[in-house]
Amino acid sequence: KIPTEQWAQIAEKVGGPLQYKKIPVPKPGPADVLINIKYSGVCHTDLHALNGDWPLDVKLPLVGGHEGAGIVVARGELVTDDIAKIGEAVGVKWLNDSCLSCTFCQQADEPLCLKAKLSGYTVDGSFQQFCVASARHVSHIPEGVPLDEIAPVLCAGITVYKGLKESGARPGQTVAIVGAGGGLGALAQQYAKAMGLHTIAIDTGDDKKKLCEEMGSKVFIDFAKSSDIIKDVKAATKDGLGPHAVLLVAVSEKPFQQAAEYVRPRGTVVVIGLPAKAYIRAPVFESVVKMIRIQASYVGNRQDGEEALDFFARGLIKVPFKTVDLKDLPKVFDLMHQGQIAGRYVLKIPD
Ligand code: 8ID
Ligand code: ZN
Repeated sequence: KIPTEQWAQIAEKVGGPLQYKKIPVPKPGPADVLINIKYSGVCHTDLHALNGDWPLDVKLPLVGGHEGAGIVVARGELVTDDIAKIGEAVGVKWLNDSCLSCTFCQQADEPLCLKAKLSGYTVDGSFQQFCVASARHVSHIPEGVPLDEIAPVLCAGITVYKGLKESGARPGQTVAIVGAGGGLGALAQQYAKAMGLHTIAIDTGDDKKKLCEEMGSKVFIDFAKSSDIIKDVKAATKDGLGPHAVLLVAVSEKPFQQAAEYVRPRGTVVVIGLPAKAYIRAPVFESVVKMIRIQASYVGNRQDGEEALDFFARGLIKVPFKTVDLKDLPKVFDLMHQGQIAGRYVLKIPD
């Protein structure tokens, strides 16, 4: 029943081009499952991977993708767990596998595992019909949840949910979302709202402004139109002291060098976006006398994943997405490169 060949988007070298072609169906290792991918979100990380933006080598040739929702069709001989049974809906995340026995894994910091395997980066990901992932790392997709809409939750959702928790922001407080019109940003507003937070959305253009209003932000600041972003962000809070937390999910360096100046005293700047060759910058004097915190956040552990999916299953999260076919991935990357995607694109993987 499982074919020997399948359709995939594959890059032979860094920078591409992508080739849409048939490749062999992979075999799951002893502790893995084989997943028939139905839908996959396209994260900006996939474009960073293709472009070789980061100081970490990608596997080549590479099948990208790490927001894959599908059905388990085969299991390795060591998979005896109740999770990831044949026929079950599961999600392939960025964290494809980790050792589960190092000091980080033992403390549920699986993303920090030095042996972690990364979907669509160090191992082939979800831009193919059949994908391999560790049975212990796939997310369990609750019954009745649509596989297209849940796909973006598997990276964007989990990551911003974790980032909001790391920020320490409490219900009733305010968080600024920088890059609010993109995939992570849109979901960050939804999770923040569900957690009882006010949001200030920062991005550019009318499409993204409209999206952010739909996502529940009462304030939208257009970074391309603002002549003083620091003043404008502070002014968007009731007492003018700035937001309690800032979630940086943009793909340009500038906001990573501004956030420390508008975050509230005792507030937290959460670094999530990964623009190429970028540095974070903060003025020492103001940082000290405001006692601010700069906290980086990297995807989430398995429990964060289950919780992020549960928020969705409870009807608290609306995912703004458009669907195109797997073969159209290059068009999605073009739009992404131009900064023209409001929300997320989800690929329909052929049956
Ligand atoms: O675990 C992690 N830390 C993690 C997980 C997943 C993704 C990190 N990421 C990283 C991605 O690799 C990428 O660098 O988060 C970043 C955002 O991913 P995305 O949401 O998938 O990207 P997008 O949909 O292209 O959205 C980016 C938005 O940033 C805006 C753009 O207009 C776009 O809407 N933006 C830019 I570029 N410059 C901005 C600025 N100065 C800005 N928004 C506000 N101010
Ligand atoms: Zn991602």
